[in-house]
Amino acid sequence: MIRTLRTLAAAGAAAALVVTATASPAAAKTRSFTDKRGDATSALDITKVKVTNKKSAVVVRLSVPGLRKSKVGGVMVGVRTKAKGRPEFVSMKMRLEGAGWMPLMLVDEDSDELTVPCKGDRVRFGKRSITVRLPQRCLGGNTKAVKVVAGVFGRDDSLFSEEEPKPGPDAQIDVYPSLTSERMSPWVRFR
Ligand SMILES: [Ca+2]
Repeated sequence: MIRTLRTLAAAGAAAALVVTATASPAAAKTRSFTDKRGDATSALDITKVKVTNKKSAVVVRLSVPGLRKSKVGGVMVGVRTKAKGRPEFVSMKMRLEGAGWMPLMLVDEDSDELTVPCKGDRVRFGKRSITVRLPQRCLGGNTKAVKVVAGVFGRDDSLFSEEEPKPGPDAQIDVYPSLTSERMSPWVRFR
């Protein structure tokens, strides 16, 4: 996963995106997964990941009980769908030191384009949570199960230049389900 993060960070390209409000249907398949507490500095330590795979969007809510937005350098959510070829998309919101928060980037891992346009995607910072919303139409018009990977990382540039970061109470990055492997969550059914 750290490799994916580095690729995205190095690319540094972004498009301004328009956020639109969309009504969401009541029916949705939702699953919650727990992440280890204490495997990252508390300001960005994910303890729970709730995935809702509904008709309009995939919504991923990261519980970060000690969240401090001022310490956060970026938020990343990867989604793989059960469609043919198991396409994978990565959504990322990053802070560039000196320039502030960049617009959300959505990357289609199977596309030659670095970022794909997506209207209606967004990242919201709550008091103790971060919510990422990805419209299904941005995920190849998905109507299948999804699995996710989610990460929050700090503002320390060394994250992208030093050797592999290790999980622990001082780690400036937390990734569910695993920082050190390419694993993803279990499948979450559509609707
Ligand atoms: Ca954690």
